[in-house]
Amino acid sequence: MRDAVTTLIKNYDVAGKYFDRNAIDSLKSYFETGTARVQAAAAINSNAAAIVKQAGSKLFEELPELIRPGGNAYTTRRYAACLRDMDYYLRYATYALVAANMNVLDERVLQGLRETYNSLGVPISPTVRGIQIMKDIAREQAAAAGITNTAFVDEPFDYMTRELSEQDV
Ligand SMILES: CCC1=C(C)/C(=C/C2=NC(=C\c3[nH]c(/C=C4\NC(=O)[C@H](C)[C@H]4CC)c(C)c3CCC(=O)O)/C(CCC(=O)O)=C2C)NC1=O
Repeated sequence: MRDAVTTLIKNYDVAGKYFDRNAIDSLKSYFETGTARVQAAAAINSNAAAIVKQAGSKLFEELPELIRPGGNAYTTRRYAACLRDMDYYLRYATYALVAANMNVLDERVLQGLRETYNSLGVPISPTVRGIQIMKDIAREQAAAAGITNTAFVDEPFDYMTRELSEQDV
C-alpha cells in the first residue's frame, strides 16, 4: 500500500536521483492539500452510515428492478450485501483521499472484483451508479465542512468507477 510520498520516493530511488523540481512541486501540493484531505475524510467518516443509507435509497429509487424479484439486491441478504459493498467503497475512498494515491484501491478493493461480480451476477453499471451517488454526497459533506475546493474528493470515486467499468480487451 502506498501514498503520494512513498510513491514518489520509490520512483526517484529506482532512478537513483535526488528529488527534482517536479518532485518538489508534487510534494508541496501534497502537503498543501493535506489538511483539506484529512478534513474531507473526517466529514465523510462522521456521516458514513447516513451517506451509505441515503445513496442506497437513491440508487433503489432510480433502479427499482434491483430490489424486485429477479433483481440482484432482492432478498434481505443480498440487499444487505449491496449496502455493505457501498460502505466498503466509501471507507476505502477515505483512505485513498488521505493517501492522495489510488494504490490502496487497486490492492484492497478492485483486484478481482469484476470477476467476483460477474460470477455472482452482480451488475456493474448499477454499482458504478451507486459509487457516483456517494461521490456527490461526499462532495456535499466536504463543502459543508468548509472545504472550498472539493475537486479532489471526486478522485477515488472516479477511479473506482473507471476501473470497474473498464472492459476486458
Ligand atoms: C473491501 C473489498 C471488498 C469488496 C468490494 C467486496 C465485494 C463483494 N460483494 C459481494 C457480493 C454482493 N455484492 C452485491 C452488491 C450489489 N448488488 C446489486 O444489485 C447492486 C448493484 C450492488 C450494490 C450497490 C450483492 C447483492 C452481493 C451478494 C450476491 C450474492 O451472494 O448472490 C461479494 C461476494 C462475497 C460476499 O457476499 O460477501 C464480494 C467479495 N468484498 C470485499 O472484501
